[in-house]
Amino acid sequence: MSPIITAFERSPDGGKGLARDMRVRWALEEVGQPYEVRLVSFSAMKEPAHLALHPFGQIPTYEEGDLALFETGAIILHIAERHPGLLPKDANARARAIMWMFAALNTVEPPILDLAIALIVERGEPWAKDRLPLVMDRVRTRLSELSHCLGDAEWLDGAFSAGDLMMVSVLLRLRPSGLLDEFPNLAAYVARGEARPAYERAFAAQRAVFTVSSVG
Ligand code: GTB
Repeated sequence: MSPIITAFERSPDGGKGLARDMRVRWALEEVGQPYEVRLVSFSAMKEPAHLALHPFGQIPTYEEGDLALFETGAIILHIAERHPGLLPKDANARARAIMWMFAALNTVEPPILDLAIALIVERGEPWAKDRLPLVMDRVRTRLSELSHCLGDAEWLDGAFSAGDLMMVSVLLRLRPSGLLDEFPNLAAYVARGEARPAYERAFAAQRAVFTVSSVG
């Protein structure tokens, strides 16, 4: 039985692949696991049926038999542990790949989310113009550290892993800000992720949802 994931019925990004179902789709495509998608509206996400799956009323969720998961970190780790392709066999390399997943979610993503909030939610506030440069600098600091770590390598630790999948997914959110282009090795790293056939299939699938919902 194929797992079922949830995604926005109508993603606010207009199908640019920035909503977090994209990273789950990408992981499933990388390991060759077919999946089904249940689309949910913003109001349905806050109703009891969805809240039973996701206590915070968000997407994505992941259902497989009697297992139900929320949180993209947990979902991708589950996929990576169940299927070959996203975690190395060597125990130490595996632990380091998981470390990079956590680094993406806990260390790199928070300032990026703060920037998204500053640009979208806080834009009209009288103090927004003063705060924005500080928020951007916090992102720059993380990018500079990550850029140093990556150096000229193709991926963060040897072969492509769930750590790279998560890191590229997190960095993609920065594209509209132009900050990524200040670090050419990171921009190239993200482009390598996007060029993977599994990423392209996942992107096309989420994009198709938006195209259909805009026409209908
Ligand atoms: N920590 C959770 C995880 O990683 O799974 C966070 C899940 C989450 O933030 N889900 C968002 C959601 O359901 C969608 S992805 N939001 C609705 C709500 O909270 O009521 C975040 C997102 C949304 C929109 C864009 N965009 O338009 O560019 C990008 C990312």
